[in-house]
Amino acid sequence: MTRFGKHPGLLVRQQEPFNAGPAPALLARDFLTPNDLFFVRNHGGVPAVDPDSYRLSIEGLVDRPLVLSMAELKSRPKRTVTATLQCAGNRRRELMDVAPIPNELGWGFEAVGNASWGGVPLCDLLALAGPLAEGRHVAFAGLDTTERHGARFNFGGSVPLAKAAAPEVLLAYEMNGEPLPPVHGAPVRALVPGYIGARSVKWLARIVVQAEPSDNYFQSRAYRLFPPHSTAENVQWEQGMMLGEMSLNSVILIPAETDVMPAGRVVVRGFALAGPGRSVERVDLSIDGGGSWAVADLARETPGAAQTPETAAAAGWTWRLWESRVELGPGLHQLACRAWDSSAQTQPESPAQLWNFKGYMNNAWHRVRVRCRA
Ligand SMILES: Nc1nc2c(c(=O)[nH]1)N[C@H]1C(S)=C(S)[C@@H](COP(=O)(O)O)O[C@H]1N2
Ligand SMILES: [Mo]
Repeated sequence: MTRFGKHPGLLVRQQEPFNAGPAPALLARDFLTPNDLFFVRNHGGVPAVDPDSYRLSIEGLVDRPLVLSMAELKSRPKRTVTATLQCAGNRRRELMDVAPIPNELGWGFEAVGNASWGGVPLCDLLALAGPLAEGRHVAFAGLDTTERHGARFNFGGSVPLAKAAAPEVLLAYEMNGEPLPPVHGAPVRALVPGYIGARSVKWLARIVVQAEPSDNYFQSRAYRLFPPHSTAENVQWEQGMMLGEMSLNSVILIPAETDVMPAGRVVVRGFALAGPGRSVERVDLSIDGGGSWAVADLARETPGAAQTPETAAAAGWTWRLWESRVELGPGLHQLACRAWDSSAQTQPESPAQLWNFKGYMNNAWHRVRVRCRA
């Protein structure tokens, strides 16, 4: 057992604060990522929150500010949403191979997981509070603290009110049918399907309806996409694009880089993720580094995952697993995958086109080199 009840097969990127994710072959096993395998991205310590004294406030530009206890939250109608959570820094390692990215975690592609989340739809509580006409954004603040540039503050961020009021956004207190584990934000976290993981604020304490996006460091500086000439030394923070919606991505989970296997039939498996309002329509796999492509098989939506037909159709926020059986001869091979979405977009070829000094949003073709024995 590693810390926080996590599986020993987790790759620990940092002990303090704790940051870890599953080895690729473990991630490939299930449509719903088991809680003990689910990646953890923490910017500070895990706060101990007493569920009995816990209160959640909804305030700011609202008619009727609310303060809710855990019992009050749980007494409201519950909704279950299957959604993939992915860190904007997932696949940063490949960007680091293009040029250095100092002071950031070198995630492979394990900062992602898919779970079924249970909780209260935020839209129900917003309807009770009554946002005022000037309200345009909904800011979330957590109970954990972190330090940047000499100041200590709570983790936070915001999403546009239109997204916050969409039915899939939850105040989640269950994860895969179990009580939300402490390391994932107990007693309650925001769950914003289709958005970068940073907006799904854990240990959620305050929800503020406001005219502008959150001025929290993690919205106003970090989690912005900067042009390639920006660096830590010359950055103009307001030049960065605030990240929100996830982009189209796909990854080969097995085999893994540098795997050695017998020549012959090889099963290649991975996931693809579209982003909100779009769906994964096709995944292509290449066994010659992208020279030629064949179409992979997309897995059916897994039965039993609670999903209404409308949300399944809009399943931009739930990953699709895919599989392809290929014949590989003896020697070295470079596999590559790329997904296509319902707006006929595909992924960029190279991480060099995407490099940014914070290392976010890498969705280049994913490449894996393997060797087959004769
Ligand atoms: N309060 C709080 N919420 C947070 C974070 C954090 O450090 N503190 N990290 C965010 C980031 S960057 C990501 S990717 C997700 C990760 O969620 P997980 O640890 O449950 O996988 O939580 C988000 N919510
Ligand atoms: Mo993240």
